[in-house]
Amino acid sequence: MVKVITYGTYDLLHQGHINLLRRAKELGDYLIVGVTSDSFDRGRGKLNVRNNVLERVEAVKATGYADEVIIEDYLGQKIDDIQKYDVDIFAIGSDWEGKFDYLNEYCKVVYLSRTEGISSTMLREESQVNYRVGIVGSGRIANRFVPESKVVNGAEVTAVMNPDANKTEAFAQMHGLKAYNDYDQFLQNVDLVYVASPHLTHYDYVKNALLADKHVLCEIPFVLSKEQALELFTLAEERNLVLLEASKTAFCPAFGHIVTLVKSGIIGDVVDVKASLSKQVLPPTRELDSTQAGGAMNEHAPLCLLAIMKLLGLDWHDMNFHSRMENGVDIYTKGVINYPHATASFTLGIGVKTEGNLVVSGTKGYIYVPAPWWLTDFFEVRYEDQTKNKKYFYSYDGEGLRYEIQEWLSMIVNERKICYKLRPQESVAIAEVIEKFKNHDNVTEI
Ligand code: C2G
Repeated sequence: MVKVITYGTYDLLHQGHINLLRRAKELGDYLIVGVTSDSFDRGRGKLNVRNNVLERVEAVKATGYADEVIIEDYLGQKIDDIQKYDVDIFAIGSDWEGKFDYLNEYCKVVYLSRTEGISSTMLREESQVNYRVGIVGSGRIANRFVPESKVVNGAEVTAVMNPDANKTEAFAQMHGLKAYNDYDQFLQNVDLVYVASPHLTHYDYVKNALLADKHVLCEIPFVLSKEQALELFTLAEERNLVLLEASKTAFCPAFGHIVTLVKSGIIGDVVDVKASLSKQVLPPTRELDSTQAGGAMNEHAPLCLLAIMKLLGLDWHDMNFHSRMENGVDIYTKGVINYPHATASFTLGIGVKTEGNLVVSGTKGYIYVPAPWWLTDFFEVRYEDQTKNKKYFYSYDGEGLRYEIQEWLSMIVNERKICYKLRPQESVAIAEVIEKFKNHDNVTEI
């Protein structure tokens, strides 16, 4: 029996895929089709795949050509599969000509001519609404957003808004955008709004964008009070709009896997979460300005709180903070949040430097994520018996903003109002902790 194997994503399955599968099957007696997992595709930079792995597997099965469907989940798997399944022929489309010659060592490699004039990319583009994204604010993060948005299909940044005409003009010129100084005019000319303005302006910009029926992605810290956060999420829900907090770590591949590993019990019951983040800054800068809601807490708490909320939930029973203050802002804050059966702490610095790692301790073992944990691309699960330790590696492409942009667009396109990676109630809880600190609730100066 001649066994053939072929691989692909098979997104929006089309005639090109069907022809390829038919020809591959004709090469032998038994066809194995490897369908890429969602995380494998994300890892190799394919961020725009529309169908999830289950839908893609079903589509391949429905062609009737596959005798067996397997999932491709890691680089190098092809060599393993060929040997494991005793494969005679590896077949792939001619767009990969030469790229898989290294498999000749294990079996025969056949490049089958590709069907011209059709591709998943083409189909995605044809059915794609190209949303006009407007950026509010023209600072550091806004600058990073523009190139990151280019790797995600379905949206194009077309406008920038900042009440300061000089800043807007310079930003617009640099990125080829239309500049606005008037928010209402800006809202009339965009479909989606990314709020990356100073902290204290988030609430008004988000609210007005929602009232103008725009989907919103808002930078961290989303807002600085529970009430405002609740109000905005309620408004979004009433108007059937997507509102997402741009907490980039929440959407990056490695962090998501930490959460699912922990929830599946790999380290037993979680007893402690420690997250730290420090970035020293020098004056003059808004981070050190009390009138602009500066301070370590407003600046860095959202990411550390994200880790704590995702891993321990929202049912804490008390919390306290220890801060070193300078000119009205906390240059260092340590916070402790106690849960009925666990405790969590975070250390944040803008005028103090500390190790920025994440440690999740459990009854069976712990997860160690080295600094900078919020840009996670690697972590290790460790046990008393070190032979059981396991390291996990991931990609974290570019500045990482592409993951949140992709999630936001996918929510809009698929009319999904809630994202499990960062739920509204989690954003509300983060705002609540920030508010408690602002209200000097259990804050001790050191
Ligand atoms: N294909 C084709 N004609 C097209 C489009 C695609 O023959 N018009 C073929 C591709 O050459 C490939 C298969 O269909 O053999 C699946 O294509 P994709 O879904 O685009 O998957 P791809 O990214 O090529 O993944 O490990 C994954 C593999 O390396 C290939």
